[in-house]
Amino acid sequence: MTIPSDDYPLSADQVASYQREGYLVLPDVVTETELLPLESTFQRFIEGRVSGMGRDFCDMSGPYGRAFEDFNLVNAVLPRVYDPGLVGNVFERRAAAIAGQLIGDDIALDYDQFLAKRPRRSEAVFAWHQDLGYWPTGTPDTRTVTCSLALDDATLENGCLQVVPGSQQEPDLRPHRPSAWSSSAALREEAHTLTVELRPTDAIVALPLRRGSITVHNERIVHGSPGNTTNGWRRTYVIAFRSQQTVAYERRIGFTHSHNDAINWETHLEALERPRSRPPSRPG
Ligand SMILES: O=C(O)CCC(=O)C(=O)O
Repeated sequence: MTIPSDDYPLSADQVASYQREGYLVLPDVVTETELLPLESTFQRFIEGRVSGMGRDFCDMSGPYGRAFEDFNLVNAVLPRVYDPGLVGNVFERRAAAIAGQLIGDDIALDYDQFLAKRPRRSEAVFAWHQDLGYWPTGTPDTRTVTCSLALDDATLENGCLQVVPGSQQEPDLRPHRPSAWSSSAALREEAHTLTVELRPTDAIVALPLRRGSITVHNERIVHGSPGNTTNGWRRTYVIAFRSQQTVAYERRIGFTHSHNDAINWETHLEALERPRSRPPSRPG
């Protein structure tokens, strides 16, 4: 039997394209056979069968406290914390190999996330944002690679990821504000989602994807995804890598990407209003 490699070699063109555009689409990263056990774990979370998650199990398109049947965009954050059986799985290993080629080998897995858009939910919108807008300020090294594995073919109609290529090169992060249902920073306690304004010059690119393939995106690229108007689900498994130093900094200040973290979001949002200038790009 041939044991599939954890490696997924990228071409120089792919690396250059990631640096220029801020994203990549990579085909056939996880095989059908490898997907099946991951999918069965995914389903336990997305069907609400994992207890004790608090706000780490929520609707990413609305306020906390919604009844499960009313979730549009089912969100399970940090599944590997709640099910350590996921640690070291094939997607983690292959995504690490990809991230290492894009931002260097000094990386750590920062967080993982399961997302699932229910069928016929036009409200299952992931608001436009830059990932860095969600994260603590004060990390001089922001290098991040986020890989998102399609468990269903993703299409424009079922709400695939959309990006604004090149927006990661803007000198400042765009101002992020709590989404419509929470109109002030204090209400960040009521809903997790932040959003940015699109600009008239933003050229949006949709990233349709086959099951088993992945998108990869940069921490500064403007991205989001529309609702699901089809009769099927759109499910995706997200893993993000940051530099070991940055992950250590986050943990030191008590930031784990859990929605249950006791972070002072008001201070965080005030800091976001102040433009952050670009850090030096990837060393070496
Ligand atoms: O896949 C999506 O719909 C959005 C995911 C996202 O925004 C992210 O992984 O940063």
